[in-house]
Amino acid sequence: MSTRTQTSRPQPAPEEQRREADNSLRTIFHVDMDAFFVSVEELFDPSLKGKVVVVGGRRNERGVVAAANYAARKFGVHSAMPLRTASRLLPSDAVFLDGHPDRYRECSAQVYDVLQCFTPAVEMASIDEAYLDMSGTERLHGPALRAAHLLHLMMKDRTRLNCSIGIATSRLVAKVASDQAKPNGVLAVVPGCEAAFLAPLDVRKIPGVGKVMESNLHAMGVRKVRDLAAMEDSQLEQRFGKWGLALAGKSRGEDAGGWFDTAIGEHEDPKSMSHEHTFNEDSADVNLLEATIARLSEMVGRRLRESGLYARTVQLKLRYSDFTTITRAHTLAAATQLDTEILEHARSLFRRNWRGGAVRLLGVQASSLEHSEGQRDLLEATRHERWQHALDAADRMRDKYGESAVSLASGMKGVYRERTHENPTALPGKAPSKPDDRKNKKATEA
Ligand code: TTP
Ligand code: MG
Ligand code: MG
Repeated sequence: MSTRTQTSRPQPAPEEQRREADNSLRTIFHVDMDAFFVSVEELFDPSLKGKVVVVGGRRNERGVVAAANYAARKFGVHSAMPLRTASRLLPSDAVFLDGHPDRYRECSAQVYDVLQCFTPAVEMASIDEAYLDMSGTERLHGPALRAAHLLHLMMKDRTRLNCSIGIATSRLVAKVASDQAKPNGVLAVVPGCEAAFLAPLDVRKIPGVGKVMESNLHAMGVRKVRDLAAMEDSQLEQRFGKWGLALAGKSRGEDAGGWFDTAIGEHEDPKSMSHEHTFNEDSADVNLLEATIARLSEMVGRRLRESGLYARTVQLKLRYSDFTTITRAHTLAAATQLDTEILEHARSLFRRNWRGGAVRLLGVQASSLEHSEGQRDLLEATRHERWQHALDAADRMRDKYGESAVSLASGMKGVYRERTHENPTALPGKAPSKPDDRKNKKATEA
């Protein structure tokens, strides 16, 4: 991938080398918070307890469910389902809430603090889940199950949130195990029993197998992981290429495929950062559309600055009322992390490509991420430096007074929730690349 940091790792000690050579000695925990967004909302409003709750927006709104509590899931509601479908499935007294990204980030940071008490090798894989390499910690914490029990108690005590823990010799099996342990459980897969544990599960349970891959596999008569494991690697490779080979490894419980390439705690840069907004009412109001692009550009710029990255490519995504979607990208002469430059390019892509119809969704994405900005001429450099100072000040204001304290998109009335952001880098545990950088420090503390 284009933006991976080549971090040179220190030469492992002989004991570590032995462990690396023999994966069966590894002890990996996968910790995932239960119904995370909803559980956090319950902390702020205990009257929600016992109710059917969905986070993501109001009943009658566009957009999708971010999180559903277990009571809502009984009605078939799940993340990514349109809010209006959820509304039809749920009883009239179900509660629909807007999300509060700041609250989730704060709780995520608390979760990270608890996890760090158990091992320094913690890697947050998303806002509510992490892999812990617990290999060799027995002398400190005792056997894995005992450590998991302690972690479970400490998590509840410090964050007042429930989590589920999977324990295995690979990340893949630990992740599947934590899912099987939900809610509020611990499940350990005994070394050597990985394939037997996975065999009876639906192929969809394998991380990375989505709807499309699932239906491809079903069409081949492959429904359970055991069916997959029974196939020849070469057969799968022939059908799905490199992906098929990874799938074969995964069916045996191996950390195969790109998702698991790095050691736990080793930093991997994100490929892209994006923010999208779905309008409550489709709009062809050019002022509103451009103000939205400005706000989205700011959100992307801020994430770039938080993670110390610069983008070479800016992409605009535009979805019309009839769901026709276009994405148009522009490659910059010099990599940037400035809101104004991202906006300039996103807006010009919009002006060149919008054909005047009502718009349902807009998105701005930064990609081809680099660790330093491009070369600029002297005049350009001065202008650039001025903006950099202004944006540093704006970031400090936002830290202090909230996300909407300062905005390029002045006069905009819309209420912006962070509906999506891919590869969020401000997650604790996603180690920043330049630890002494002020912004990066802030990102780890977020
Ligand atoms: P998950 O861990 O996938 O789900 P969850 O914590 O709500 O429930 P579970 O008990 O099954 O782990 O995701 C964590 C949070 O991320 C979730 O609470 C909301 C958010 N999220 C989205 O915003 N959109 C999505 O599509 C998904 C899957 C999650
Ligand atoms: Mg979760
Ligand atoms: Mg999760």
